[in-house]
Formats: sequence, structure tokens, C-alpha cells
Amino acid sequence: MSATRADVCAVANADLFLTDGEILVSPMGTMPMIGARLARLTTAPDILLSDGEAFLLAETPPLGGTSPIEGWIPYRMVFDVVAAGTRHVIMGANQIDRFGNQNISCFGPHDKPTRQMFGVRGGPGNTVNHRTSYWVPKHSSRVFVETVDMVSGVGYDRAVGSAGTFHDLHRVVTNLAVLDFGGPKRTMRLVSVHPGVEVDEVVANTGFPLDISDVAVTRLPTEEELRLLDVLDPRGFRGKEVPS
Ligand code: F8G
Repeated sequence: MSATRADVCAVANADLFLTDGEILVSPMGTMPMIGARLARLTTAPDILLSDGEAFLLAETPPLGGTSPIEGWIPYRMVFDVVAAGTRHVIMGANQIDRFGNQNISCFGPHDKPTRQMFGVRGGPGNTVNHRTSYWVPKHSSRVFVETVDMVSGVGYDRAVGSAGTFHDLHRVVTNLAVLDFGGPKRTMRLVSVHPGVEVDEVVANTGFPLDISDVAVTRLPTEEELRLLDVLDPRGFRGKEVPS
């Protein structure tokens, strides 16, 4: 079977959890959820997955499927897990800058936003308490901006002093590439481009300079991963989010 771009993105999301071990993961969105479930069936079998409501899953069902329950984690308990730091969340980003400051809150001037989004939600608490990664389905300079309009998730330039103790922005996965914050002064660095993507395409779609000193190619899924992706996502939602 040959891999689509969506398959590569799902595996890149799965690889976010490689070193996590037995912690709760909170994949926000379709592709991160597919990646987390693939990881649990392959490279990260110890990660804990919830149903996104209040139950920990004993097994790893396909999207929309059910699983025996392993535990109960009501909304209020999520905050205990956030504070304990035993969690890795994959959030989205309407905007993200070179230091990883994320905006899912609003656009335009604070006193009169041109567009209201979700508000800061769990952005601040997540990013100052535990590992946080981002999934961006449409890599563009409208998302990768010089300066965000509002800080929801905290970036490396702001996470200083005690706010930096547990701050850990791990990776940004997009439909074009995998990035981290290994550039100068913890700025964003291009780690790998997906097969078929040129470095220039990523640079042209990023609104700030990227560290492109050492760029690899994102790995392809194995045959077993391709098989599991069709089991986990039988209706091909990944291909709707990232069309080939
Ligand atoms: C723009 C721009 C721009 C977009 N400039 N305009 C316009 C100007 C665009 C569109 C419109 C929409 C722990 C925890 C929590 C909890 C816990 C605690 C979290 C309790 C749960 C509840 C809580 C955070 C989880 C996410 C966000 C997931 C996504 C979305 C998206 C895109 C945000 C990326 N630059 N850009 N516009 N939440 N969502 O023209 O106008 O704006 O634009 O962890 O909550 O409180 O804490 O959303 O946006 O991670 O990822 O996908 O709607 O698709 O359509 O691009 O065109 O429609 O007119 P979207 P988009 P128009 S954790």
C-alpha cells in the first residue's frame, strides 16, 4: 500500500508520544486522535487515552467506536492531572509564533476583536504545567505569524522564572512538516518535511524566519501502520482533514 500525506501526518502525530510512557494524552482534533490511537497500538502502548468526556479507555477503538472502561476522569479531575503534569496535550492553533505562543482566542485589538474564537481555554494551564504539542492542518503564514493577536498557550519567550519550570513545547506537526523549538533562543526549527514537500514551500508559508540548518524527511508509515490506520479510521476522516 502506498502512503498518502494524511497517513504521514497521522504517523507524525503518533510519533509525538514516543517517549511519553504511562501518562494521559489529550489529542484535540481528528488527526491527533488518530495518531494517539495508532501510537497506543504500536510505539507507545502505555499511554492513557480518554473518551474525551469522562472515561479512560481500556482498549483502543476506531474513531467513533467504543471500548471497555478502565477508569473515570470527570472534568474536574482533568485539572488535577494538568497540575500534576502527567499529561501530553495536542492542541490546535489559529495562530502560532516562532517561540510557540499560540492563539485560539480572538483576532484583532483586545478591546474590539475582529473575530472571537474559543477563548484561551486550557492553553495557559497546559503550557505551564506539562508537555504540549500542536497540530496545524493547513500550514500557512496566516497561522505561523510574526506575533499572535492574543496569547492562549505560552511560548518559550514568556515561560520564564517559575512559569518555565514545567514548560515543555514538544513539537508542531502540520500538513507540510514537523517542527520543534530547537532553534536559537528556543525559536521554531524545521525538523523534517513530509515526503514531496520542499523546504522552500514551508519557508514560504511561515511568517517568520525558521531554523532550517538540519532538515530531514518525515518517515513513512510501515505496512502495519497503514493497515492499522484503515482499522482506526475506516471512513478516512484523516484524508478529509489533509487531502492528498
Ligand atoms: C482569522 C485568522 C487570522 C482564522 N486572522 N481571522 C478567521 C483573522 C477565519 C474564520 C474564523 C475561523 C485542559 C484542556 C482544555 C480544557 C480542560 C483543561 C482545553 C478542562 C477543556 C476546556 C477548557 C484547548 C483545546 C484546542 C483548539 C482546537 C482547533 C481548530 C482551530 C481552527 C482553532 C485550529 N489569523 N484565522 N480567522 N482546544 N481547535 O477567517 O472566519 O476565524 O477560522 O486542555 O480546552 O477550557 O480547558 O478553528 O478556524 O486545541 O484546532 O481547528 O474554526 O477551523 O476556520 O481557520 O472564514 O469563518 O469568516 P477553525 P478557521 P470565517 S485545551
